[in-house]
Amino acid sequence: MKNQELAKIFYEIAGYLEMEGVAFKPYAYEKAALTLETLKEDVEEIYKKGGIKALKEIPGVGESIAEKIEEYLKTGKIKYYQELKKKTPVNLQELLAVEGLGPKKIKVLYEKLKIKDLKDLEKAAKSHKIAPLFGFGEKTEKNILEGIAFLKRSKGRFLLGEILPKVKEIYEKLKNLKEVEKIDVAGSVRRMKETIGDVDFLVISNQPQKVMDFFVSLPGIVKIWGKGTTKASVRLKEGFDMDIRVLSKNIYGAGLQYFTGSKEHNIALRKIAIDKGFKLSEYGLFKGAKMIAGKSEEEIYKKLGMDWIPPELRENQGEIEMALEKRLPKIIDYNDIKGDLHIHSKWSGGSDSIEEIAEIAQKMGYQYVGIADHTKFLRIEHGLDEKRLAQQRKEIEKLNLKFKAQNSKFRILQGCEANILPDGSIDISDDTLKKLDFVIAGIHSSFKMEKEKMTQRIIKVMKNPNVDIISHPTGRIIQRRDEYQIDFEKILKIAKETKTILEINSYPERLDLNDQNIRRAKEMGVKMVINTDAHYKDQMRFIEYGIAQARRGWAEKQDIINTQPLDKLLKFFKK
Ligand code: DGT
Ligand code: CA
Ligand code: CA
Repeated sequence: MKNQELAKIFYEIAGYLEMEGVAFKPYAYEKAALTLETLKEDVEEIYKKGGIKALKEIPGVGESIAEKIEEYLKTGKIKYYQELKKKTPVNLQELLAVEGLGPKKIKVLYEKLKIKDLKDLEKAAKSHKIAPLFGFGEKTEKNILEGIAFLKRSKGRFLLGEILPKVKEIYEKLKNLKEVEKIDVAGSVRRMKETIGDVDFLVISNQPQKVMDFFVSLPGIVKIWGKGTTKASVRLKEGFDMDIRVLSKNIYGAGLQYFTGSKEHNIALRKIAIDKGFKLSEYGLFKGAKMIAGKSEEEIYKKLGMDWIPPELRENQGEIEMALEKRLPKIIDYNDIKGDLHIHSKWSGGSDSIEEIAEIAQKMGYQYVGIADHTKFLRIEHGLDEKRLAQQRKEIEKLNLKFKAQNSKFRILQGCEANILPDGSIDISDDTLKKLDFVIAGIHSSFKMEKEKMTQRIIKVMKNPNVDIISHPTGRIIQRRDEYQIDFEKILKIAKETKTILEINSYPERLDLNDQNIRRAKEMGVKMVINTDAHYKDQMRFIEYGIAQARRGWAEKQDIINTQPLDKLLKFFKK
């Protein structure tokens, strides 16, 4: 299928034409590219069946673009494109990725300094050849260097957990601004993706200039990439970028839908719109020239014949088909969790007393909390041995008696996070494990085992009748360490057979199980638990990231054991 190849070429043609300062034409090519990107039918089939006439019936494709499609299908080339490229032979895609560089600047850089790609660009900027150019200056040169550095650094992505607290703070500030009538965070943040490229704010305001002024003067801003009348883009000292757009009220829903993404979801959605004879864009859902929806997301999805889709599901992973059939799963809610079962106290690796942890848990509205300290194999974490676990039990019992006396139903459960040794045994005796309310087991050593051995290691633990939960089951650390070599299908099968529960660890760099694996576990009927693994009581708020991941993995309330009240929760443990 040549649709995507053609779309890419047309996007580039648009860029080249913009370089030349041509009016209107770039827009026409962009529009055609957008259509081709979305088109369900193979453009080659369309041409075979109906010739150039049929091509011209594709929305956004006129006489001249139809001819170019024909030429490409016949010869594999487009002369017009090659001529443009020959005139300015630069790697347009690569250079456009640098924040602050547009086609016009790229043209000057090529003509004056023969800059063709990122490498040339960096070299020129470092030897201060860019600043003296007309229309550039010191600031632009610095911007370019920073833009390149950013592109290099972990491809410029940040952990959701690194970003979200700051985003919420800024969201509140903007929300409190009297000129802001409505505000949302869109993009990957709204979809709660595990890593974030940049943050996208959308606003309704009838004084956009005031909002722009406020936005670019927020504390902690180290760079203003651009500031217009309704759009601005900045970098925070934390290193990530934020965009803001002011939209008018009547198309706000369409903008929110578009800028929430994902791109893949949007492309698939546009196809549905086309099938129904509509056109969907960031400006609304249209039938001919008439806007039929745009004020809210709900009405857009409704007019497309589907249920509204929670942002966490918008990845074009089957959610659109389900929404059309009105069969979307009723995914777990952010306030469904009744307790966190994986918290480290100062008895081992943590920093807070059990009493302090219980206090926070109650403040969070939990009905129970599980203390799961490390066990003895982990000496650096002061892992507990059999004796210390017995002492800890006494402290927990005392606190529980206090709750009872206060007529509170809140309870502390005693667990532990035992170590899965390389041979699949546990570093604590079964007799001791039996005395605990529940047992978590996790791998904290020998990460690099070959697949079959690693799989057997975990399977052996799951078969232990004293082990209820496997913590961070795949061992990945985002941007640092890959998953262990394991046969995950096999692990799911044994988890199901042995009624072992798999953890969704909410730690920002773990999020393990991840969304894909959660979905596989759910489909296999394996139960999961959302835990934080908090080592400081402040980290108990990480639960939000675990829930988000569960939502992205289509998990429902009944798939997650700690959505249940205490009496029901206890039934999921093996004893
Ligand atoms: P990020 O920032 O890389 O974590 O991911 P997003 O999803 O926030 O992406 P971003 O910030 O580039 O754009 C925000 C949304 O705008 C994106 O989710 C969908 C929409 N969007 C952006 N570019 C395109 C595009 O070329 N085609 C379509 N269909 N949608 C786009
Ligand atoms: Ca974004
Ligand atoms: Ca963005």
